Amino acid sequence: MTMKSRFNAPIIVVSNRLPFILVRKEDGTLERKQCAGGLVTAVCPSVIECNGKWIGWPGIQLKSEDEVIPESNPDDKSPTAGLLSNQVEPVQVEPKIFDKFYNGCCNGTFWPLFHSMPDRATFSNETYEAYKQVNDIFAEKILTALRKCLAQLDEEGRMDAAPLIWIHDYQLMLAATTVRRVAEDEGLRCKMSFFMHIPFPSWDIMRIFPWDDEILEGILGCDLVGFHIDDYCLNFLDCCQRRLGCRVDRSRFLCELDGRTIHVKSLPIGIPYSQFAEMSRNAPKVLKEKEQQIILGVDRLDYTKGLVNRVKAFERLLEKHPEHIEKCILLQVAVPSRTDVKEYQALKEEMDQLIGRINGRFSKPNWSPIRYIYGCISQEQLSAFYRDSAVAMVTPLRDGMNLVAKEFVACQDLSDPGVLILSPFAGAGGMMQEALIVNPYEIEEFADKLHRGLQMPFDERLLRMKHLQRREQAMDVTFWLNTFLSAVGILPCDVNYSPSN
Ligand code: ADQ
Repeated sequence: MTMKSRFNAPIIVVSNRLPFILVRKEDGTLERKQCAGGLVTAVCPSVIECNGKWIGWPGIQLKSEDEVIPESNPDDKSPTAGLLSNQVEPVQVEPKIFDKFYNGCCNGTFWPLFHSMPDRATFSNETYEAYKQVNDIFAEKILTALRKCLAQLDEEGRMDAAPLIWIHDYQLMLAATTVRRVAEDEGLRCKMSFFMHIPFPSWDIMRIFPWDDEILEGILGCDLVGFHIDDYCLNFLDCCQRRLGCRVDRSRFLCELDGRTIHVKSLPIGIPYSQFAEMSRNAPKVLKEKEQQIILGVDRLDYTKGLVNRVKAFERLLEKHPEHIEKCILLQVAVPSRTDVKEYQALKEEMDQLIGRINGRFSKPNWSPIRYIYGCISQEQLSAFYRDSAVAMVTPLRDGMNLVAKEFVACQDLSDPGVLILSPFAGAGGMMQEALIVNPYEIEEFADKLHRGLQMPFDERLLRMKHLQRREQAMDVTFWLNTFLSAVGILPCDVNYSPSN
């Protein structure tokens, strides 16, 4: 007997990583470890509700393909707790191939290229071959999961229900090609969709990739293709027209390939807004400073996030406006990321040296300008940092959307709201217009905006923050999920879109 679900078919979510990782305990058994972000929080309940599946890499090499995935611990309160082991399909790849796929092609080629930094990208036949191989392994898993879902639906007499395959992100741009071919050959009914979490570059950048046609065709294997903002959709349509000769309709965001019409849609992702708002209301004060204003930065340590420019702008602020010395600090939290990749190791070195130099230059016996946390912190602590900061700097050089900007907004207490400084090169920059927008490459202007942010009168801060909060609350991650699922026809269109609370 299946539970009544809002969904008219199961959803098969496919992402590079599963929504939790597996760790092997000393006694050799496996245990789940949570790594839930906003996406997992939003999507997991839907997969559970529709009795769907989640396919991805579990972060560990299993003893065999059949090794049993453990159920969650009884005390697990995370969003993945209700995800049963038969709703999870772990993908296994030989470590050497996975390294070429992940560190080589995904992080070494597509990440910089899609963030319009082609000079940082490396191109190699070998790593692209690994990329194709891994995408094929994922495609096989998708097909197995699809066959299981269809057998279950047929048993329930739901012959008209077509499962939704929902592929996420740049690691899996080719998987849809194989799935579509086999599904058509075998007459497996399904809908296919794709969501890209990072930017899609212009044709001038995309054409640098030697096998750009295969990537475009791979994505077009889906029926609905989602990006965060219109600009990325238009870049994608442009590439399809110019490289593949597709007919495209830019006003209705449609693309035709081999007689099929593919819908391209901008679907700006949101955050679990009420969760962050509540967390920040309850989180204890973690920073002792009373008379000092905190300028906050929170990022993965990634060259796209613009950390170096940001620290330089802060240094310039102290030079130009020495009245801020001993009156403010920069609190930069950086999560270690892709530490196996050379570019990321070099960035860590650069940051360590830069921060050391600035602290050496400006520190007083009881004050240092920069406090630098290199590590992960809990969401509760993060929400207190957001709440207690006077200014947040979200200034990537390029970013698909950027969730930190949204989390900062959700955590503001309107009795003393902070100021958001935002880069126009983040997807969020085009929508959160009430922020102070700054070009992170212009260090001088950046320092001036920081000065302005630190001095902004209460009324202006309040007005800006009220608008920002209203939008982010309405367009939270549940809204994003519901919009996506109804666009692809898996949720009825009359579904209530009101954000979760
Ligand atoms: P990311 O590049 O990972 O995501 P982002 O959107 O900024 O970037 O999200 C980072 C997340 O990590 C936030 O939820 C933040 O709270 C968390 N985080 C950051 N620093 C942390 C720390 N030190 N400790 C704990 N948590 C920390 C990709 C794209 C983005 C896009 C998202 C979602 O690159 O552009 O917004 O996917 O689609």
